[in-house]
Amino acid sequence: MKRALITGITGQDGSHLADLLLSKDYEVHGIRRRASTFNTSRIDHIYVDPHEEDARLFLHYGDMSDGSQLARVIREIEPDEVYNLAAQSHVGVSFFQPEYTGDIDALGVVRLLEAIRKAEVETKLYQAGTSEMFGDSPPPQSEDTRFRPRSPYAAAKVYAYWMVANYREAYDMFAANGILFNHEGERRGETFATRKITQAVAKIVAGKQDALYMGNLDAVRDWGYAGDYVKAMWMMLQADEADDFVIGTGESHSVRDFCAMAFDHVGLDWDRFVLTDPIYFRPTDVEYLQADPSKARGKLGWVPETTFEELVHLMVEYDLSAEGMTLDEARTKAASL
Ligand code: NAP
Ligand code: G4F
Repeated sequence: MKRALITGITGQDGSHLADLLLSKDYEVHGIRRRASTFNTSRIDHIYVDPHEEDARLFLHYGDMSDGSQLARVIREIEPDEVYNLAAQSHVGVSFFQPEYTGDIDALGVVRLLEAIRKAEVETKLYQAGTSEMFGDSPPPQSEDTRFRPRSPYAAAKVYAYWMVANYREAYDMFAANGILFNHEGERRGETFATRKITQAVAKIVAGKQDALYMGNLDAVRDWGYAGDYVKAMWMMLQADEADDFVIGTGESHSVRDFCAMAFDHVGLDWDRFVLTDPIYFRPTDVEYLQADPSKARGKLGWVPETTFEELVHLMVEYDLSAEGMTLDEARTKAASL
């Protein structure tokens, strides 16, 4: 049985990846932060008491700021694969917390690399890089596109990217950078643009919200489904040699397009409800991201399975169900708004 360690297991991607690895018969270990409220809602459906004989999911307290604990967990578990998904992952927030973001997203990766190197275990590492690293480099962006980061988050991820590349070369470590474009879904954090929009659609129809305040509606993103993207992470660690891969759909839409499609799914006209508020604009934003995922298709055989329309619809329908409505009921209610 293979053993994997996932940092950030309580996040969107960590929870999808844990689902995937359990379905492949891995023993899965995850690092969770101590919090005064429960932060495990995304993995509650797979959690079993570790005393159970068939338990294959185990959680360990830890934090990317705490190198000694990362080292202890790696020494104890001796994982075959480590997936580093933990991060302060909100680009907008990184402008308010640049130092913290650098500590977790950049130096945290060095702590992990050092923990693996010093434990002297045969471990493959996946590092969660991001299309944000391309910043204002023109689309389409591939593995050869120059990094021009436009936020503290992106700058921290660029540092992490190069440290992973350096440890691969310097210590012959199997360490791969995934350069993932935006991926969303029903488990997406509620302050990211897509989820904020689909939740607002449901709450507006439910009569709990009147308007949706957004920032830059012109920004263009290459949006895919998170469940498809964690498969690419796993595939990168099954390759014969460690390499870096761009993962995206190759198709892009604006935030405005996303709003239009989400509201239209319940029969509403988005521009009756969406307003802008300057607090949601970033000091510098990334205007246009579109992946060229041909290397991943050719070398890994990875292709996205969920279309943009399917993604928007599944998110809207999930948020409607959280408000106790079917799509048909929502359409009927929306007709009277
Ligand atoms: P997410 O939902 O925000 O999850 C982040 C995870 O990191 C959570 O489990 C969080 O724990 C944990 N975390 C945050 N700070 C930590 C710390 N100091 N120590 C330990 N754990 C910490 O993010 P995601 O969307 O799943 O993204 C996963 C990774 O991929 C991140 O590194 C992100 O930067 C990167 N990425 C994401 C996308 C995307 O579109 N989703 C695209 C490219 C790259 P809590 O649950 O306790 O907060
Ligand atoms: O949903 P977002 O916050 O995602 P962003 O900034 O693209 O970052 C996400 O994807 C990255 C991959 O490229 C990840 F690395 C990162 O961890 C994260 O998962 O914003 C998308 C766009 C931005 O241009 C933003 O300015 O939507 C714009 N936007 C407009 N109004 C908004 C809002 N974003 C948010 N979060 N909230 C708004 O009200």
